[in-house]
Order: sequence, then C-alpha cells, then structure tokens
Amino acid sequence: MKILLIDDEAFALKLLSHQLGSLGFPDATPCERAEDALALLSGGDDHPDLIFCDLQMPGMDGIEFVRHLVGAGFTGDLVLVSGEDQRLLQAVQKLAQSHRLNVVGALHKPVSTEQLRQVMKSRLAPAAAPRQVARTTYGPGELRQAIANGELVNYYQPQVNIASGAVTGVEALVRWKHSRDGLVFPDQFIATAEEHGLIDELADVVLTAALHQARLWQDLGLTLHMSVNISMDNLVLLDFPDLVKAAVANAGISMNMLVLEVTESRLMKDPRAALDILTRLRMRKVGLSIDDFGTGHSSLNQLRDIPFDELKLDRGFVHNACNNPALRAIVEASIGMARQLGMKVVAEGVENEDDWNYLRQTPCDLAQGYFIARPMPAEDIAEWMAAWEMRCPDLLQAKG
Ligand code: G
Ligand code: G
Ligand code: MN
Repeated sequence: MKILLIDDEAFALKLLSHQLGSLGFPDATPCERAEDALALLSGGDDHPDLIFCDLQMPGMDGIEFVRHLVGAGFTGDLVLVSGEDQRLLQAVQKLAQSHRLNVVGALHKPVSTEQLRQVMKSRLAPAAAPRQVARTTYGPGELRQAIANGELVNYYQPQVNIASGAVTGVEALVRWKHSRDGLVFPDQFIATAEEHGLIDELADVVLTAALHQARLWQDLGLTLHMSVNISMDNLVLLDFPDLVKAAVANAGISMNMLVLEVTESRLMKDPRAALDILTRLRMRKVGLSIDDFGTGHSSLNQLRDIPFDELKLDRGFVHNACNNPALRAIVEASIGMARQLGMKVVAEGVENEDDWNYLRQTPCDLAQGYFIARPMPAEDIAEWMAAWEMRCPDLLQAKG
C-alpha cells in the first residue's frame, strides 16, 4: 500500500511516519510541499492509495491541493490533517466529499496514535461506505401505471419517546414494488410525480393505505400516530382538507392520530393556498410537522407562518451531534425554539448509540432512525416492537 504524507512541518511529517510505522505501515513517502506531491502524482501511474494532507501550508495549501487531486483523477483515500479549528477542518472535509473524493478521516493536530489506528482500521476493512451509484429515475407513464396497478406500498418507520422508550407512532414511507427493478425508493419517483401532475394520486394512495393500517393497529390495541409525508404540490387544491377528512373518517380513526409532514423541497407554488390548507387541517386537529427542519426552505419563515405542532430535526444535524459542537448548538437551539413554541420535537437520523445517548441528555421528545428501526413492512412491526421492548431496559439506563 502506497501512502503519501504532506505537511510543511518536518517534525509533523516525522511524527506521522513514526506513528504509521508503529501501526504496521512503515513506508510512507513524506513531502514538505504539496507541489512536490502533485509532481509525484502526475509522474507515474502508481498513484498512492492513501494521502495524508495538512491544510495550512505556505505554498499550495490543502484546499488547493484537493482541487488538483480531483483534476489528477485521484481515486484513493484522503485523510485531512490540521491544527486549525474543528469547523474549518469539517468544511474542507465537506468540500472534498463534494468533489467525490473518498475522505476517510479529518484529524486534528497533534494526531494521536489512537485516532490514526481508527483511520487505518476502517482503511483495512473492505469498502465500508459504498460509492455513489447512478440511480434510475422513472418516467410519468410507467409511474401512472404503477399507481393504477397498486405497485406502491408503504413501509413504516417507528418513532419512540426518548425518555420512556414508548413507541408513539410510525412514519409512512412509500416504496414502489417494481416488477423488474425490485424495491424502488421515493427519491427515484417523487420528483416525477410532482412534475407530471401525479402527486395528488400518489398522496391519495399513500394516505389511504396508511390510515387503513393505523385502523388495523388500533383494532389490535396499538395506538400509533401515523405520519404521512406530503409534497408542497399537494397544497394547491383548496379541497385538500376535505379529502383528508373523508379519508380519516373512512378509516374510522380520529383526526388527531394523523400527522402530515411537510418539507418545502420545491418552491411553494401558492403560499396563500398552502397556508389556508394547512391552517384548516390544524384546526381540525391533524398534526402538522415541519420535516427536515433547518435544510433548504424548511425553516424560520415556515415556522413563523404555519401552525406546525411538531418539528423534525433533519438527520444532517442529529447524527454525530455528540462529536460536533456546531451540530450540538444547532440541535439544542432548535429544540429550545420548538419548545418555546409549544411544539413536539422529533430527531431523525438516530443511527447509533452515541446519537441516542446524546439525545437523552436533551429535552427532545421523540427519536427516529436506523438505531431504533429501519423502515419496514407493516407486518413486521409487531415483531420489532417485541424486540424493542427487550432492548429498552439497557437503552433507558441513565448514562454518563
Ligand atoms: O426512506 P426514504 O427513502 O423513504 O424517503 C426518502 C424521501 O422521500 C423522504 O424525504 C420522504 O420525505 C420522501 N417520501 C417518502 N414517502 C413519501 C410520500 O408518500 N410522499 C411524498 N411526497 N414524499 C415521500
Ligand atoms: O425526509 P424524510 O424525513 O421524510 O426522510 C426519511 C428518510 O430518512 C427515509 O429515506 C428513511 O429511509 C431515511 N432514514 C430513516 N432513518 C435514518 C437514519 O437513521 N439514517 C439515515 N441516513 N437515513 C434514515
Ligand atoms: Mn418525513
């Protein structure tokens, strides 16, 4: 394995070489200037597998070097190393990732051997993070047909109370059971539905199935709130609240069991209609959730204008917040704001025990994410609930 080290400080280079040596990687090539490293890269065809690069350097700096790496078609792994503050380091990491470079670490100087061991460990494990693959999208004809044929099904992802572990509800997430391509995810067809006037039909199918499912669970004695995602494009026709009311009545459940999650991923076509519709729904006790809060347009304007009673913190802020002061500040400020507005807070993207334990120290109400459960077919929920109850005693022990 070829390793390249770039740092303008000779001492830092020596230290890093030594640490890598002690971990069983003795042959790293040191460079004191990024320009020299680039010359090496453009020289032959045996590109390094792994590059450690400092950010602050007097000639070509780390950011410029990253840009040249992309130009040189580098496909190996990159570790960023810097004595600069954590947020700067993370910004460069984001930048490099947006260039599709495979960033396997961002280390603060002085680098500890333990941090280095972590980086090299993931490096030896076979491809943990799958690289982005091109995904198919589908045309309107095929989608229209699929809706008519009943090929859209809902998966359900549980939401649990962080303090008590109680399962309070589920979010319905639509999937397309495609006869040729298998299970197709919404990011491959929601935009098509929005662009080709199919989103009302889609919402109707999803909502009807979700409400029917909520009723089945209710009959089994499971009181679960049902969250359904709707598109801004569903908030154009003023009779939408009546459709919702009829669907809820038809399923035989009460209005306050339904939560509608709204994200403004596209520009609101008609803000006045949306406000009219959402306010009438809220007046009839339907829950309104602002989804992906803090991203795109899902933000303060909406919070000011629309009577949301629930805020869903985007997973981009939640996951790993315990290790990142900027994320923590955003999470905690958002929770504080929501509570002042009398809103419930749901944290999305709770992916591991660290995320869970961190949230337990905040006044966040509900959690949702892979750590708790992946989205699953309705028939798997009961079995999952039994397993969750077994896990709960451990997860609810006060930590730290
Ligand atoms: O698991 P997941 O890939 O299901 O969802 C991806 C995105 O698709 C999420 O942002 C979610 O809000 C959106 N989505 C999932 N189901 C629906 C739906 O029924 N209607 C709309 N409009 N969006 C949905
Ligand atoms: O935008 P919306 O909140 O509706 O997004 C739901 C999406 O998030 C779905 O695609 C769902 O599969 C995905 N999701 C749910 N839990 C997690 C998680 O813990 N981590 C990640 N990365 N995605 C999650
Ligand atoms: Mn959602």
